[in-house]
This record gives sequence, C-alpha cells and structure tokens, in this order.
Amino acid sequence: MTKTIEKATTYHNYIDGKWVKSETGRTFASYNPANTEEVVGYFPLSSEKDLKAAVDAAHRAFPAWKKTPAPERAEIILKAAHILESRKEELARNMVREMGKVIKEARGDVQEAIDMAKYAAGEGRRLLGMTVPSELRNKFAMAIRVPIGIIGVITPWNFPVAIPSWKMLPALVAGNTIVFKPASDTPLVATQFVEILNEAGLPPGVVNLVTGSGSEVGMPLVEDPRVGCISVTGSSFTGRKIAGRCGELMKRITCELGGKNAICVMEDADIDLAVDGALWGSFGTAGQRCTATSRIIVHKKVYEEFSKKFVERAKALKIGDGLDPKIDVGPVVSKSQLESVHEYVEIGKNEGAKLLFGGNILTEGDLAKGCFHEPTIFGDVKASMRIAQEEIFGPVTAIIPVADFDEAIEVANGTEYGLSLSMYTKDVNRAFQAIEELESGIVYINAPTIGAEIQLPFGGVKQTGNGHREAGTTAIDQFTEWKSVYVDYSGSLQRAQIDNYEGNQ
Ligand code: UN1
Repeated sequence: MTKTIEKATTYHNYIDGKWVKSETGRTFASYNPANTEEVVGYFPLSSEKDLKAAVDAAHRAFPAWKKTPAPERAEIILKAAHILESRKEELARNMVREMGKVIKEARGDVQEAIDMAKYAAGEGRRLLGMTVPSELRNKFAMAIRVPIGIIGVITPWNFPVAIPSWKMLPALVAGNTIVFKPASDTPLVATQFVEILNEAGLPPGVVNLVTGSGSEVGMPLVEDPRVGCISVTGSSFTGRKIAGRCGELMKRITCELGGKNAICVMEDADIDLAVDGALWGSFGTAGQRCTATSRIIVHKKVYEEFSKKFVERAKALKIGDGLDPKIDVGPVVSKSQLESVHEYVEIGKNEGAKLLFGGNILTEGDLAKGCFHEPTIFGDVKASMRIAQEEIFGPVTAIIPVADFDEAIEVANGTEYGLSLSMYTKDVNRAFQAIEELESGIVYINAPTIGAEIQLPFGGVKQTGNGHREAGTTAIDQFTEWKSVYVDYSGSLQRAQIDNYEGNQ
C-alpha cells in the first residue's frame, strides 16, 4: 500500500469560539502508530495559563447556556449528529492514522458518537425530574435537574470520538459548559470533534479544547475551583490520582477506569460461537479496550477443543495498517505501549504460562516502522498469575482452565476490576445464575465482553469505577444536580412533620 506523506498541519486550541495558539508557542507531534515516521499533525503543548483562559471562557458562557431551553440545546447536538454522519469516513480514516484501530472499527467508533448525539438530543425533551405528593394541603413538591456548571473532560486515546461523545453530549444537553483535555495520542480527531460541535452552532465558550500534558493541563483543570465536575476515562492509576484530589476538593468525579474482563466458556457452550467471541473480544482494537477480553475461563471438558480452534483462528488474523480493509489487527498505539505489552509476554512466560501462539513484536518489512505486536495466546494460565490479574491493554489473552461453573464464576470475579464479564452456555438457568453472580457493571450472555450500546449504562464496579455510569439515562445523572422545590400556596405557615400529627395541633 503506498502512502503519500503530506506535510503535517499545525492545529490550535479552541477557546471562547476561536482557534488560538498556546501562549507557550510549543507544540507536540501526533504520530501514526502504523508508521511512526508519519506525523499526523502538530498540536499545542499548552500551559496552565491556556487552561485558565479556557475555564474563563467556559465560566462566562455558562449563565446564557444554562438559560437556553434544553430542547434548543438539543437541536444543536442533533445537528452535530448529522455533521458527524457526513464526516464519518474522514474522521474514521484520521482515527486509524492517529491510533491504529482498523478502519471498520474506526467507523464504529464514530457511529457510537452519532448514536450518542441522537440519544442525547432526545434527552433535551426529557431531562426528567420528579413530582411527589406533599403531606400538606396547598403545597407542591418537585425535584428538578440543574446543570453543575463547568465539566472538565479528560479522555483516553482508545475511543477518541466515542468516549468524548459519551461525556460531552449529555453534559451539554443538561446545560453545562466544557473544558476538554483529550489524550495526547489522539489530538487530531479530538480537534475535529470540537470543530463539528462548533459548526453545529454551539455559542462561544460552551466547549473549549486545550491539548497538552496531564501535569500542565489535566491537573490544573482538576484544581480549578470553577470546574464543578471532572469526568475521566483512563488507567486506574490516573483515575485514582484525580479522584483523590477531587475528594479533597469536594468536587464531583466520575471515573471509568481499568478492566480485566473475562469470557467463561462452559462445557455445554456452542464452542464455535465462543471462539468467534473470544477472537473479537481479545484482538479487536488490538486488545486496547477497557472492555477487551483478556481472560478466557474454559471448562476443562472443552479446554482442548476450544484452545485448538482459537489458536487456529488467531493464526489466520492479518496484521498491518488498519487503513487496508483486509487487515484484522492494527498496531498498538505507541512504542511505549508496545514495550509494555511485550513485557507482559515475558512476565507470562516467566510465570510458567504456556505460550500457545504469538508472543512477538513484528518487524518484517513495513511492519518494522510501526508498533505491531502479534496476537498472543497463553494457555494453562493460573488465575493468580499477573497476566490473569493485571490490565495489559494489548493483543494478549490468557486461557484459564476450570473444573466447573462455580469455579468459573469465582475466577471471573477474582480480580480487582469489574467492568465486563461474559458467560457462554446453552443452559438458561446457568445464564441467569451468571447474571446474578458475576461482579461487573456489564454482563454478556453468549457474546464477548465488548459491544456495549449507548442506550444502556456503561461502567464498572470495584477498581473500575466510582459508582457512576456513562451513557443511557444515567449519563444525565453524572452531569446534573438535583434541586428539590417546595411551593406553598396556602398563604399561611405550614409546618412539615408537625402540623398533621396528633399532639401537635
Ligand atoms: C472501551 O473499552 O474503552 O463495548 C469502550 C465496547 C465499546 C466501547 C468500549 N462500545 O467495547
């Protein structure tokens, strides 16, 4: 495949409705992980001063945006859905160039944002509150939702359009303004996403974009007292650090962090279906999803059959530049990610797991220019091994044999994470038992650990999150405060808990 390498463009921050340079004058490059000689673009390496200017703008824009009727705010988000649809291919191709996922999946990522835009736009005519009866006559009781204010949005590179959309679109419909700090591996698609929201008609200052490092932009965003809520998706390490600081500041924080997701394959499962699921779950997005299948817990009666078929299918996967539609698995996002993934292969070998397939960094021909790792399968893995406990975030998966259903559930639940768990079985009783017993925010039956749709809550338990959920109607809960309102139209003082009760008359 020939590639024309154009001279890379320099992009800017977006503050108060204008594209502006960083006051630092510094930039950083975003590279194509399929060919690290290709610079996708240069982006501002911003400072705390740039961040402050963005928060100033979001602060100024908030009162008018809050007063804009929600259905009117939603119209702009619906328009953004239509622009996203018309620019889907362009965004998808840039996403492949920027972070490496294969083109089909990149289109799916943009589609997820389109779905979210349409769904969030519908919320503009709901934003449901509550009315309840008052215990007193001539008194009305209700609770309404109000926006929080400024939301600080900190996002990862693995779903560079979908994840910002999960956060920003519901937050906007709910009447908040935004300061957005995207991952430094994917600033181009983040910039284009902001461009689209702007084109859809957001007033200046409602969405602001500042690129740069976590220490110079991310932490000042967390620290700024005018920012009422931080919504972050990333590693558990980053999430814990931010959440700790937000705890001290009494600031709302919604976290969506790591996972160590598992598929359980029972002896009565449709094995070919489970192999399909395991392949897609383990190696889709080169294993770089928080929902990736990094453990496959298999009943010993079907262990040999499953492992053999799974390895056969993995052997047939085509690795390369995701822009080529024949490619199944693209590169991992960066050289440092490649090293970290490969380190886990060494850890697995040293722990005594059996390497069934893969294990190598790929350097043949053009692959040498990129960050390619072979899909890798370990067998005979013990549940306590590090490769079965720690998030790898790459195309490496571990097959763990178990004796029965109960052990499968125990092993599935036996990590510090709780995002997505799956059960393959034909037995309906077992399926429901699994739904009840698996400790995770998302459970799949006869489907892999990936494939969440935006109309249901997304998030996890234990170290994966802090009790909030993105997407679905729960997205609105993240970005609104409740205001309880009592209207007394009796014309006299009425005392709740007192006037109606005997002895108090
Ligand atoms: C993520 O893994 O970071 O369910 C998000 C899925 C996608 C979203 C994944 N719809 O895999």
